[in-house]
Amino acid sequence: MVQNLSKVVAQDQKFLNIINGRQVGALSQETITVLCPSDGLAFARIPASKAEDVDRAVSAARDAFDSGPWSRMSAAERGRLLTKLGQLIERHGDELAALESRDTGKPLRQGKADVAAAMRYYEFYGGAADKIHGDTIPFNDGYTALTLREPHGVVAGIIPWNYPLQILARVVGAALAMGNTLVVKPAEDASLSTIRIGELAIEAGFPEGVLNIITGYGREAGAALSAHTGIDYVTFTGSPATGTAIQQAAAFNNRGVTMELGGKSPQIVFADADIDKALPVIVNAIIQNGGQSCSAGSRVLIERSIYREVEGALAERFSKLVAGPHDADLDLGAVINPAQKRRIDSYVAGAVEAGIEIVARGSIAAAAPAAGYYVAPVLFGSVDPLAVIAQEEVFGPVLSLLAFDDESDAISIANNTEYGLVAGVWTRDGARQHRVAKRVRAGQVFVNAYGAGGGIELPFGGFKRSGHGREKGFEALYDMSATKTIVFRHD
Ligand code: TXE
Repeated sequence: MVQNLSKVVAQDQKFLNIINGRQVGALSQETITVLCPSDGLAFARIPASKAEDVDRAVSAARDAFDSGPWSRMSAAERGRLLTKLGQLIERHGDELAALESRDTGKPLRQGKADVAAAMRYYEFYGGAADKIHGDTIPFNDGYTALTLREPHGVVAGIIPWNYPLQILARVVGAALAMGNTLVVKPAEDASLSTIRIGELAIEAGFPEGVLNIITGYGREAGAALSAHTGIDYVTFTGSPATGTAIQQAAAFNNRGVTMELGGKSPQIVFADADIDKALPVIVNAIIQNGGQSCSAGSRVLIERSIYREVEGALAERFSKLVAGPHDADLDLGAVINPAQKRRIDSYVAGAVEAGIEIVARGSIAAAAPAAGYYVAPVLFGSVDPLAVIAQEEVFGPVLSLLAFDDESDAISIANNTEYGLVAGVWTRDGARQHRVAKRVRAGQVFVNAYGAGGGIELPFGGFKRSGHGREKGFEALYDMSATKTIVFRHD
């Protein structure tokens, strides 16, 4: 029987892990207190899982892969279950959006958008499951050679706190569509929607052990999971430092990984751009989710001849932005935790100390609880491309404006960070659109657009420090599987 734990999240509600289709606490019985970023108050508890809990989850996923019904199911049947999970998510949409926004501090509107995107992932991968296949390969006379796309086996998914519903959906959708089984560890700061999806997966009829969820701290549950010899592949979204630690652990077992590690994404605005179209998109790309997005457009490169005009227009918009509690549904919510607020505040203070001018600042709603983790959006002007604020990922509502002289200057500034995740190019010149899109080192380039509404169909991932491997779209199905070659001799 699946307990409906989060229909109404009561004060101090206790959430549980899901291992082998059952809801269980950590073996140690230890828990982590869940705080709401909007007011800093405790409202739930999750298991503080340790290595012994990871062992149980990995062994359930291994049994489900090796001998459960999962490995004998057709791709169409797997797809049908994913589609059904998407339908259940749609049915529970209001509840999930409210839970997500309370757990992360994001405005309710963003929680609803996340539910809609999550639902689309399950729908997309549910439909894709039986549409991916291998090849027959021309080979020597007397032979027939073919390839199969096979699952890795047991996949570990380590999820961050910024978009739990969406990132879980892209991992679960692609991994399960290809026939893997999963052990997921959500972030300790935002685990509730993941647990709830685990409950809905049981309701949808996924066999036991196919989707296991264990909550806990990264240094305990996360480290034990990524180093586990029973894991065949690891997919991770988070910080470069943690990504390095996870890759080292996986490398010790010679296991493959997909890494999505954030960015310092540029938007390049040429003098011939449609500025009215660009402005709202530029603002949204840095304030969405309080700037806590791997794809945040955190640098805007502006052609010098229109620099003052664009800076002025952005300053006007920035000064009107307001942060407040998630249920007030303002431009921004609270950031995830006090450490993230300190991190953002210290980047802003460092830039001011370095002499960089704040050209506009938004505000925090008067009604926002003093104990919440709020950050007013900041717009920095005339930033040196090599300044810390223009080089490092702040992961907050902080936008740097940089001036450039010509196309090649713009490309060199755009490429001159350690990251390479997303870029935006704003120009009406068709040839330039193609040139710049090709020369910018980013996994996704948008022309006269940015983000394009999440684009669950669009392959996503980075160059350089932003990571490797691709998520979303059909590409993710390749990452979540391995090619097997079979050769028949028949002479
Ligand atoms: O991330 P971590 P943090 C960036 C962003 C942010 C910074 C720090 O710049 O300010 O990272 O955030 C698990 N072994 N991004 O510290 O540590 C952890 O429990 C295995 C960018 O919260 O990367 C959580 O589930 N797992 C980003 C997940 O890793 C470990 C999204 C992410 O946490 C672990 C989030 C370990 N040793 C932060 N240590 C993006 N790319 O979108 C932690 N974890």
